[in-house]
Formats: sequence, C-alpha cells, structure tokens
Amino acid sequence: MIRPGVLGALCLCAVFNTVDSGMLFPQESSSREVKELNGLWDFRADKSPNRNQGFERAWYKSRLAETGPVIDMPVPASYNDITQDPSLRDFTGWVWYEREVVVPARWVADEGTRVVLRVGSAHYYSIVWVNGVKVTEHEGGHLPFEAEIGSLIRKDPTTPCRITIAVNNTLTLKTLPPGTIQYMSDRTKYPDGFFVQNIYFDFFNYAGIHRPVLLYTTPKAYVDDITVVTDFLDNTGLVKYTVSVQGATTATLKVTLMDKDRHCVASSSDQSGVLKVVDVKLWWPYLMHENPGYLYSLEVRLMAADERSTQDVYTLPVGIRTVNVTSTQFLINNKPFYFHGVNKHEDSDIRGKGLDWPLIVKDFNLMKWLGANSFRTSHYPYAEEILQMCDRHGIVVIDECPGVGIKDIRSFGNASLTHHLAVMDELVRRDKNHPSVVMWSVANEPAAEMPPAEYYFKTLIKHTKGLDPTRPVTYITDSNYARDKGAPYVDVICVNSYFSWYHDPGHLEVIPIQLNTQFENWYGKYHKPIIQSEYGADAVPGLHSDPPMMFTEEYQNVVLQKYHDVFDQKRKQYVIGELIWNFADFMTAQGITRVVGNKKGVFTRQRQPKAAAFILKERYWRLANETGILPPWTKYPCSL
Ligand code: GCB
Repeated sequence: MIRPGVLGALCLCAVFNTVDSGMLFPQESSSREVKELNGLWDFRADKSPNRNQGFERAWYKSRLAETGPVIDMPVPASYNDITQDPSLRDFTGWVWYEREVVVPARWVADEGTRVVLRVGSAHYYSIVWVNGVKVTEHEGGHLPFEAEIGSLIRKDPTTPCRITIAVNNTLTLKTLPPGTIQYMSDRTKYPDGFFVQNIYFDFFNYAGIHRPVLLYTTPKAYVDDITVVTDFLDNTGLVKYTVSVQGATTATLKVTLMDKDRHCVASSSDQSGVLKVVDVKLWWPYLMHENPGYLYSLEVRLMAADERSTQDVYTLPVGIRTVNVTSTQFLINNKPFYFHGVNKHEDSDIRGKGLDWPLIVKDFNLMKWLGANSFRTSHYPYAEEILQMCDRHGIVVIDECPGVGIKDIRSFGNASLTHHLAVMDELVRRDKNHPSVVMWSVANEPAAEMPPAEYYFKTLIKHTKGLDPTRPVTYITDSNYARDKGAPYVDVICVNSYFSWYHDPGHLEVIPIQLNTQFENWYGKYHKPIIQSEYGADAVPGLHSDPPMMFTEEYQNVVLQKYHDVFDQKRKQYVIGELIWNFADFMTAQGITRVVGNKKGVFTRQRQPKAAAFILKERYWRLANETGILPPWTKYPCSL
C-alpha cells in the first residue's frame, strides 16, 4: 500500500511538462545579464511521518528559518553526502531549499526587462515559489526548467527576492526512472511508518538541486529559440536555421554566421533559411581529424522596428557535420566513425551528482588521455555544460534519457509513455543544436521482451524521430535477440553483456564464443550496425591475483582483452563501437553485490587509473591510429 503522504503531494501536482517555448542555454550578451545563485542555501528536510508538513504549514510563505531548524546546503550538490546524518543520506520525500537574492535595481526598475529564474536540474519533482507565490513546478530530475518572475519582484521592490524550492526524490511506477515505495507493516520487524524506496537501476538515487540556479534577463521582445540542422555539399557547408521570437508582433532579424576568427561567413535577415558557407570547416570528432570540434558562431540579432537598434542578441555555437547510418556503418561527414569510448555517471565524492567544474575538466582530460572519442550519457541527460565541452573538444555523445530500470509491466502503461514522450520533447529541445550529440538513446535495458514493449518503443522511437529526423535513435538492450520487441524500430543495435561476470562467473574462457554468438545473432536477425554499449568487470583497486580471480585488477584486464579480441574481428564487419562500463567507480544503493558502490570503473571514484585504464589507453590510441587522421603530436605511442 502506498500512503498518500509521501506521494500525495506528488500526485496533486502531477502536471506534465509542456514544451511550448525554447530552452536556450542562458548567456550574457549586450542585451542579457546572468546572475548565478550558486553557493549556500538554507535547507530543511521534511521528516514528518507523511513528509507533508511543509505544505500543511506553508513553509514557502515565510523565511524557511522561521519554520524550524535549517542547515547550510551547497547548490549545486546532492544533499545526501553533505552531512553525517544517516537519515538525510537515505531520505525519501520533500526537502526545502531557500535563498534570498538582491536583484539589481535596474532589473526591477525597467519594466521592459524579463527576469527569468532557471534551475539547471533538481531531482526529481520540484515546486518553486518566489516571495511565497508559486511560479512553476517540474517533473524530472535531469533537465532544466524556468519561470519568468519579473512581475513578482516588481510588486515590492524594497524586499529581497525570496526563492523557495521544494524537491521530492520519490520514484513511482510512472516516474523516469521508475521505482516503488514499499511500506513494511509487520510491527514485529519494522518500526511504525517504515518504508523503503525500491529502485531498478544500479546507481545511487542522489537528490537535491544538482545544477546551477540562476537569474537571467532578456528584453521583452527576445529570441526564444533557435534550431539548426547542418549539411554540406562538396566544399560548401549548409546551415538550415529557424529562429523563434517572443514578445514582438513582427521580428526584424540579422542572422550572422561567423568563423572562429569572428569573420562573417554568411548572413541573412530571414527568420528561417539556409546559410551557405564556402570552404567549410567541418565539425570532426576528436582523433578523427587534426582540427576537431570546429565551431562557428550563429549570432542572432533581434532589431527594433526601425532597424536602428538591437533589442536582443543571442549567439549559438554551430558545428557543421552530418550523421548517417548504413547497415554496417556509422558515418560522420560520410566517413566511417568507430566509437571507442566510455559510459559515465555524474557522480563523485561528497557532491554526488552536483555539477562540479574541476571534476568535469578532469574527466575530459582523462578521456582524452585514454584516447576515448565518445561517451554515452548513461543513464540520464547530463548537464548542458558537459555537452558544450563535448562540442568544443569533439567528443561524440550518445544522449540518453532517464528511461532506466523500466522493468515492471505497469511502467509500460499510457501514463508512463506520455511522460516518457514529454521527457524526450524536453531533451531534444535542450540538446538538438549540439553537434557532439549524434544519437538519442530512449532507454537502458528495459524489459523489452514484455508484450507491451513493442507498442511502447515503436511509439517512443517514432515520436523521437519526428522531433529530430536528423539523428538515429536507439535504446540499449540486454534482452534476448529473439524476444526483444523494440529492436525492429531502432537504427543502431546497442547491446550490453557481461560474459564471465553475471553469466558464468569466473569463466573467462567463455567470452570469445559467447560474444561471437551475441554479435552473429543480433546482426543475423536485424542487419543493423551494433555497438557494444556496455561490458566490463568489477575490480577493487589494489586487489591482485594470478591466475586472475573476480574483483581483481587482473581479472578486469583479461575480461577487457578477451572482449577486444572479438571486437577486432567484428569491427571489420558490422560492429561500430565499444563503450567500456564504466569510466569510473560510482556510488550505488547498498546491497550484497556492491562494496561501497560499483567498481567496474577503469578509474577509481577519485579518478586514479586501475591497471585496466592502461590496457584501454593502448587500445584506443591504436584504434585512433587505424581509423582516424591524427596530427603528428598525437601519433601512437603518445606522450600525452
Ligand atoms: C548494466 C547496467 C548498468 C549497471 C551495470 C552493472 O547492465 O546498464 O547500469 O551498473 O550493468 O555493473 O551491473
């Protein structure tokens, strides 16, 4: 039985997110300002038995500190690992954040300024108030949401602007990812009110405000969205664009495409059109070209009606490239691309899933050191700041939505599907312009053999292709090739397998035959290119044995090498990529198969290499030398 308390408020406000406006990444320009609200917020977890006291007593109406004891909470960060309180680490329910902000007087004085409050992401369900007035709510833990708050802060310009955000991490059968709340009623075993959050995925359900919160301004008439699709013909690049403007009845635009040196290469005054770029510099992946990640800048100027002054200006980075899939290849700019990359998590000590620049830059340095040219955003959309890094560095991305752990047949119902479609709308809206994103992944290891999976995935994939006809769509399967209901609808088959680990543990000798059979079966049935989207083995750093035994660094090495031997045969045919599970060790729920987290990283959680990192580095640089066009300084063996 599910008690109304924890979930009641969730259901009360379960409106689906609507995608009726753009979600351009906030940026400063001559017409826009940004004020970051990162730092310490007041925080209070609602530990009342039904988790509903905050709503019953309207904690949003006054300062949070007046409702009861508050603690300091950094934003962005997960709250779970910040204190020594075990009940907060494993908390399920509503937590409350609050911060007072001094809004620049000119923002308040100028009625012609839109002031927008934006949350990069908060896990999982959020409600936002400004000075006690609700301004928005949002379902979903990995994508941004925002609200225009200008009129509210202008009501009483003398008081500071008080922002209250309530966040609930409860997962139900209809959330993405799904989960269930289970109450234990046997009073001989469990205390009164005891319940657990069950999840069907293998990472810790970190919660809180995970990405930056900020205020930004735009003029009343503003550039609301830009969509670009790129192509090329011989030496000419084609940038098809559409600009959407809000707050103006007619829009006079100046659209200018500039190269890296800020020279104009094409321009237009139309709201949509195709810009032609002579002698185009294409966007290439890292290690595939000597100048990877080349970005043009698309400056969109919204002019006042008399065309003499600019009302709004927004500049979008644009990489010109194409993506195509054949029955045996993945083509970027019509050249075969082989994914030699990693699966990641947003995960680190203390911060949990909170965005952290030192960690992001370190991870990029490690990926480049490894010779990785790609990663999958397992198992949810990552911060847009990370995709911007990928655009600039030429790291190719398979962009995954939070459809992980869809195992219960009740999570294939209409309400779940409607929400899943809405999440894809939001994901594509946010990430459509990133050249690094080359494929959408709509789910990871769903129970794809269940009868409802066929309708579910057919609808989901068709919908995603409708949103973005330019990128292939996949989901990640671990189900049997003969029974997988969704596979006929994907463009690329992505398969996870853990031979000699979850199957035949300890028997490294089965890997060649089982992996070969896996590939032959999938290709034989579907004639689509295949990515090994996960493989690997846990290794506790510093644990050694020879002959290799499970959980030692040697065993992890041999698993990798045996998989690699088969990849080397099959990549000559139809295997188009290999993504190691995982880049780094990461936190999971506690359980008998996890020793303080999942240890399949080739780096530790603190980003130090295990022996496997060196095996992978050798291989990836060798692959890059075979498949890419490397500048001399990166020739293998490299000195990076
Ligand atoms: C998988 C999952 C991933 C797990 C991994 C493992 O198949 O997709 O989330 O962490 O296996 O290590 O069990």
